[in-house]
Amino acid sequence: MLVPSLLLFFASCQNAGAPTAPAPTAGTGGGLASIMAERGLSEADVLAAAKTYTPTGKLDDYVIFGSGGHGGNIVVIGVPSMRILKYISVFGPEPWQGYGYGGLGDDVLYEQGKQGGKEITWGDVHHPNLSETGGEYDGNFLFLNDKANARVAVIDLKDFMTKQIVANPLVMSDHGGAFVTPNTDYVVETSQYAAPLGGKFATLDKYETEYRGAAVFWKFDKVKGRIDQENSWAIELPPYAQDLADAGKLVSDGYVFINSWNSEMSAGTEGKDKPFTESGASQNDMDYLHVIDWKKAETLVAAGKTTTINGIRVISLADAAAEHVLTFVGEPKSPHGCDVTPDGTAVVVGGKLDTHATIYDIAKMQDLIAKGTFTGKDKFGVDIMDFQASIRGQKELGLGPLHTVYDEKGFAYTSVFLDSTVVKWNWKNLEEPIEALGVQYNIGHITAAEGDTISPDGKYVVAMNKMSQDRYVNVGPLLPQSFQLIDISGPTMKVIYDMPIPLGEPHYSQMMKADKLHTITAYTPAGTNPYTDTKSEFAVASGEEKIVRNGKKVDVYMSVIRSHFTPDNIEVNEGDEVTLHLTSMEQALDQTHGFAIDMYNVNVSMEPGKYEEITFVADRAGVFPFYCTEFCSALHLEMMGYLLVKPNGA
Ligand code: CUK
Ligand code: CUA
Repeated sequence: MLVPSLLLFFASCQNAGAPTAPAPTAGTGGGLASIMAERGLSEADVLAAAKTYTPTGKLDDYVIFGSGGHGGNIVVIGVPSMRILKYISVFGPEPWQGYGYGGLGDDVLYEQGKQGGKEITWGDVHHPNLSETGGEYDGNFLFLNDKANARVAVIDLKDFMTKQIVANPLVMSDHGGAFVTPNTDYVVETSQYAAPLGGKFATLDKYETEYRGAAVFWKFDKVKGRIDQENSWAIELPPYAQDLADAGKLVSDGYVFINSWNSEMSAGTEGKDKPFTESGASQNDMDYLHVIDWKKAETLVAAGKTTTINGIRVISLADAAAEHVLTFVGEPKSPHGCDVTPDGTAVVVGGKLDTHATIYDIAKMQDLIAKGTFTGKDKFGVDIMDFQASIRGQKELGLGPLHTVYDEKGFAYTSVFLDSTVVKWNWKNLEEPIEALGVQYNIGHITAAEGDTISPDGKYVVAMNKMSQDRYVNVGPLLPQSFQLIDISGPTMKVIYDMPIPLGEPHYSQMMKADKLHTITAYTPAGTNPYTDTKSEFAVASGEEKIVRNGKKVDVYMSVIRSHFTPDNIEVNEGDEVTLHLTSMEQALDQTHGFAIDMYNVNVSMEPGKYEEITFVADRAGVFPFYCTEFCSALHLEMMGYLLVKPNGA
């Protein structure tokens, strides 16, 4: 009821000749007219505030899962308030969530996350994707890719925790990921910068013969909630810098589309007299949209037509081309973005150096493939479809169209990077004029409410802008990026909120209805290991806490409850291997404790009912307080104890 009352208020202010009407009281404690005058607010500003302000106790309608860029994490944001609800740490350690500081999450972050045996503690995350059932977000899982280190993570939305990291054994860099097929049978991860597959070495003059890309189809086990690496497989691709990918849906279910941008196979200067990749890869007028028939690929995998590289089955480029698992169609000028329409009939591709979005008609392409009508082959024997015969049309949108999202009314919203605009256009009727809205500045991705499903909601899109000069108080030369919430419910688009993103550069996000979440409030029963979803055999019941010594190995079975640890004092010898088995006895909402050991780089989060396990060698002698790191009660400071490490020879 806030909007009508504000409008009434506003109307009366105008009648009174606002904003110069006399204020009932001075300062921002006064009436609306005086506040507007004092803060220089327009009617549009007040309406925007009314559309986004979320009074205390009220919840947001939508939740954004946004890429945290090189923060390696996910930013969870409520819409329309644009309040940050959570960061989910994924590829980097984070102490509040106790991720990477001695607890069970260390296995995910440091062991599963290893690439080629090397520990990696950051990620450059680009495309979060929600799990889907029947082409709709189901609120169960979130997947995320790490461009820098070619990894994919699985986040469980039951507790917003990263449960698995899968290191791609084939490619050295990814980008087109982590995209899901409409029933989350596969999480798709495709390469970006080509390299010899499997981490091998080859000099750059062998770029064409030895360097390759790949599309990896990670099989997702929906019951276990984990990627099943054994049943996953890949397709070898030419070294064309595959870019964005999207899965077909409804009539095009069974296909994956990937845009690409280096058909020139430029490998930079190669240390010699060649152009930088920036111009070397921009010579051709056309690159290749990759059309992948993954259901056919599945039959090749089942028939054993694969070779195994680094433990993963790979369909060779020659077989993929011969069997039409892979076909190409031209795409103009430094393509970027690859977005299937909600009805699954078309895929829209932008162009960084073009002014058009190209709308490919999937049925036309299926027909060309079925009839064997091609205009030629690329160097690797992949059949190429005729461009004009494959498209529904092209739409002029401005300089540098990138990514496209959709609403429920048949409109598409495309981010236009160089123009810094969001362009609304009718993808079913290309004659209809466009509407362009300026955003600040250099928009990359754009996200829409339920935007990648078969039934988008409309209402909101968010512009994810790379630059924010003049928008926020100057915080030094490293500026935040900027999310702008845009109201698309009316006849014209309006920016209604600016939100700085001060941690890593976001790329993509997805926006889901908040009521699709089915998040738990506690681990039940107490002692549940969040990584197995079962009660740990090492969980301890109240009254059974103990310290068990076996030679130099010490096991501590500790309970955690407001406001004490039992046992609270632990004495070990220098050099002992200590394992702490922690059980939170709490079940009440928000009754979280923490457990940190001073000087030992240990900190875990003890959400209600959680089991945690910390193993370390007591290699520094001395007296080390341990304590609860969450202000959990009036006697929180008293929730502490001592780790006594007796020096050798004492
Ligand atoms: S890319 Cu970032 S703006 Cu990695 Cu999805 Cu287009
Ligand atoms: Cu438990 Cu503070």
